Amino acid sequence: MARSHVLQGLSLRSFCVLLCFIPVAKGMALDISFTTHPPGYVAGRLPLGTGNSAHALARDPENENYIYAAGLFDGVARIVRINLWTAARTTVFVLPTSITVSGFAVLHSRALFISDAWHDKIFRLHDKNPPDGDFNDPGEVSELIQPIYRNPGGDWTGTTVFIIPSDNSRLTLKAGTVLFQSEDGGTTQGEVLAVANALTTPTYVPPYRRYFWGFNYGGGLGLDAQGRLLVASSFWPDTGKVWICEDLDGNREIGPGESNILVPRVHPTTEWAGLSALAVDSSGRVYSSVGWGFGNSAQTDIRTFTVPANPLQTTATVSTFATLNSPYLSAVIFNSTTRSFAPGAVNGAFMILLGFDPFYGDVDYLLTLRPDGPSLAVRRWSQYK
Ligand SMILES: [Ca+2]
Ligand SMILES: [Ca+2]
Ligand SMILES: [Ca+2]
Repeated sequence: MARSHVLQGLSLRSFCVLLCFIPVAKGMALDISFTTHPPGYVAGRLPLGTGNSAHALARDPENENYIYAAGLFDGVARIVRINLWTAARTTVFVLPTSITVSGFAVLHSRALFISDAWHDKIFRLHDKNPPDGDFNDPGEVSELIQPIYRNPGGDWTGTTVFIIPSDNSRLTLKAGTVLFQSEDGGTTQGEVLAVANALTTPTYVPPYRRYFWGFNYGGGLGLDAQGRLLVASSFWPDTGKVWICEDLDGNREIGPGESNILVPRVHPTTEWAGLSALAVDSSGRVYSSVGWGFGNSAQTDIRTFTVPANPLQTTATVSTFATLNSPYLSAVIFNSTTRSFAPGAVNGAFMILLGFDPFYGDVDYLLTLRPDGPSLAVRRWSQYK
């Protein structure tokens, strides 16, 4: 979930607390870092450049040495592609004021999709006029499809964007189907919208209805190792809940008996401003972040679990994987769907995290966590110097 959406995701009470602290926070550029992580991993930073900040991240599905970030770079709102080893970045899109990135996902180097909760729109960027490595040429930006299930007044609150990577029989969705997680403000009113044929004739699956609904506020989407859909909830009364979905009857939507709350809410009775993001490693292990607090009390827990057998009938056993002194992570992604994230793995995957500082200010770096096995590229990675 992007920065612009955080305030919409906070309760009125926590929003007031936030306002009270913002003047204090000015000039107090506090660092964030892991406060605990398991043995067998090394934490690092990926610098974004002094004064720059990211607001949303996306995996590069074609090259695991890169990620995409939306944010402010050299004072200009852009989407950039960042080399994980050198931190060098290339601009792929300069955002006009008519587009804000609440979340985005990359289909391939020539197409990406943006959820814009600020303007209540879904955008498609298609590098074709000419295909020159950016989306800034005439006719390369269009509205993918009109959002459905809006609030009164037309407000739409889309956040996470996720692309189905290959034909998926457990969800009855084709490769390239784009999922949008929206959070239209009411309890249990969050939706997953599925858009098929995104580059040709975009259509909702099922037609003009939501694919799944019933959670409250989007906290991330992912697939387990069997291709089932994981849906995280980021806000009261569902903070930290993770649903799992499977289209058992093949009717291209998740109906009764086809979803289950795999992980219950974080605290049974009390919640404050907990929020979450979700990522799945190459083994199918799931990571979900839940943050709370402010200033010295700011903390995020990265929780982890494996999806149990028969997940529609049982719950997962959750443990704390790592903790940070950030109150909120906007994104957690892996750079690779194939490299191992097991402790000590050689040439393992990177977990890349985008967090706020303890006062909800921006920081000009991303955090990384990687298995500490030897890497051929390690000498080029600035964090190890
Ligand atoms: Ca909106
Ligand atoms: Ca172009
Ligand atoms: Ca179904």
